[in-house]
Amino acid sequence: MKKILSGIQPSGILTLGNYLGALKNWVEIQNDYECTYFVADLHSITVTQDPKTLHENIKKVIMQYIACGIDPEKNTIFIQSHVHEHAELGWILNNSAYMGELQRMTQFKDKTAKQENDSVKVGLFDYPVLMAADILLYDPDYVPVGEDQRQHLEITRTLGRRFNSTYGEIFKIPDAYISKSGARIMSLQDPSKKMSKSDANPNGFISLLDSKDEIIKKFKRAVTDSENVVKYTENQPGIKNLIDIYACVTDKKIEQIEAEFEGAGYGTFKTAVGEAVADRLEQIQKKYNELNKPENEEFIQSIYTKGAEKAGKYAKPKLEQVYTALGFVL
Ligand code: ATP
Ligand code: LTN
Repeated sequence: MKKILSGIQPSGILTLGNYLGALKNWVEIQNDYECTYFVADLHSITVTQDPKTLHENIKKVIMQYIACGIDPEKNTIFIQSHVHEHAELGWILNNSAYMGELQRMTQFKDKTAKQENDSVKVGLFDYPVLMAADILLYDPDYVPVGEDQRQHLEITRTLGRRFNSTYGEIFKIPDAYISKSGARIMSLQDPSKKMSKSDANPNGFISLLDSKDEIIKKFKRAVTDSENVVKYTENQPGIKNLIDIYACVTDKKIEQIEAEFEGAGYGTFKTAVGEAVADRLEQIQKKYNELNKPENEEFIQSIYTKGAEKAGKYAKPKLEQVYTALGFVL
């Protein structure tokens, strides 16, 4: 069976963007591949986190994975920092990566755009190298992510190939697995920016745990234009984003949606999108609230403990293979 691996940072409660761009696809493919999903806690500290909140968010991400439909019996679920080989391979790969290629990463440029060089963290700069280590450690065939991660997948492939060409065929070179729909959900407040869980303005994103009222309110406030025509065009990025979201949660085609709302104002359309999203999230929230009870704490712990054991069984010999190739004494 082909292998899949992916992760999400516990930098907040997951958003509709994380769900439509990543998790929804993970759920759809879980029967066709051997899948491993982790919580990228080491990546999340590249942006300052409050320790108490981070601690809770790590466990919450695991619960959100399961609530969204990731079956813990079928998939390996673990916490990145529990498998120390990730950080170790990250260090090794730092010696294959070039400053210039990391400086070109758009995520790095976006996240540091408003910062002075003196306060930009080395971890943020190095983020893609650790991500390459996460992936190459397990030889997956595919990495399902949203469109924003395509460049990081490309650098993963470059680093894997570069290492292989110096030290022998050690890593499998994986492909990105990016679905056609939902791969780039935009902020509701600025349709030129992707929806992001660490957005300072909560009106920009829909959290998977927002109430129905909040969801509808946020869609009503969504930034659109003055055309008042529900049409899928680059000239109306706000409406285009809402059509994309509506299409993803209802499985309707774009043309069908344009026809459905022909002559209707934005108010009607926005409410319909809000209701469709809230309906879709209702089941997830129900399952999440069930899991988030004190009596289920042990169950969640057993999932990530078993997951780390299983992941470690692959990661340990892989890292030893790397160390041997480098000439290290084991
Ligand atoms: P942060 O705001 O902390 O940078 P994020 O919300 O952007 O986080 P990540 O943890 O970096 O999310 O991403 C997890 C997964 O969700 C990745 O596969 C990523 O491509 C996908 N993803 C994130 N945001 C979106 C989005 N707006 N549309 C589609 N997919 C997304
Ligand atoms: N950078 C990813 C999170 C992530 C990841 C990975 C995804 C860290 N390591 C390995 C896939 C494979 C993101 O989504 N921002």
